[in-house]
Amino acid sequence: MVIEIPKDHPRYESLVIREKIIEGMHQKIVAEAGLIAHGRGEAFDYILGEVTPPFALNQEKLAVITLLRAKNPVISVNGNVAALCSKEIVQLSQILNAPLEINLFYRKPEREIAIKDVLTKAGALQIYGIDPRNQKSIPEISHQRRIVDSRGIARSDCVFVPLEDGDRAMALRNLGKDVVAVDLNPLSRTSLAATVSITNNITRATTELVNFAKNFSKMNIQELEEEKKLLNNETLLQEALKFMSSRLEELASDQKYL
Ligand code: PTJ
Repeated sequence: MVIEIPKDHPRYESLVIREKIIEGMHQKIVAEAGLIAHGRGEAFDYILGEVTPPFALNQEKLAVITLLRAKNPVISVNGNVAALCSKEIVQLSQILNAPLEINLFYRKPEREIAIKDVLTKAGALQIYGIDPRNQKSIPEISHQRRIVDSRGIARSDCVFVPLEDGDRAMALRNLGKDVVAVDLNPLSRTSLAATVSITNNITRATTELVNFAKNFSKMNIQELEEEKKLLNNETLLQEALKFMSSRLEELASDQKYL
């Protein structure tokens, strides 16, 4: 850690996460722009109250069911995800039988190596996206994220894109793939384009997704479909916005803020 955060600090957890991102940048895992992305996320998390609201748990259930029902699900990993929750993302990959693929917006060989190392330390046995022999290009994407693995995203029918930068989610949808996204901003292009959007901090979401995946992976197809019927992505995304706006209204009428 760059600095020691006192345990009694009222925002201890948030500051520890921030330190992980900074440390990740020094280790070349996180892109410099990853720090800015994290700050944008923090602002929305502040509105959520830095805890998982009930609607997000339902979004996470729908996400797990969608990934379990997919034929070839893949988990796309970027720098922020690797720095913040490599252990959970590897666990999720194992439970869902969904390979991990490193796919970066700010693509640099030294970052790919650093991310591969952190995933390997977290227990990953196979990591796609770094072997040039398996590279394929998706012409619908104009930036570096267009380079995908022929064994992974290229052939998948459902891509989990925790913490994304927008247009790829749309391009993947246009290619007929389902997209499961985690983004604290319910109005981002990623959140709006995804098949399933999770409006929660990636650090909490991944732990909860692992737990749901453990339970739901024991269910049969019929049981999963029954659960799915109760959940709707658009309704849940609306709930996310309503939750945020009522939180702001509550805070605005709270005497201690006046
Ligand atoms: O590692 P790379 O090169 O692939 O680059 C990754 C970043 C994140 C830098 C890149 O994808 C990017 O620039 O993303 P954006 O366009 O800044 O979008 C990131 C989105 O993630 C924003 O909508 C943030 O609100 C959201 N976000 C940031 N931190 C978190 C988050 N959502 C959930 N949990 C977080 N911790």
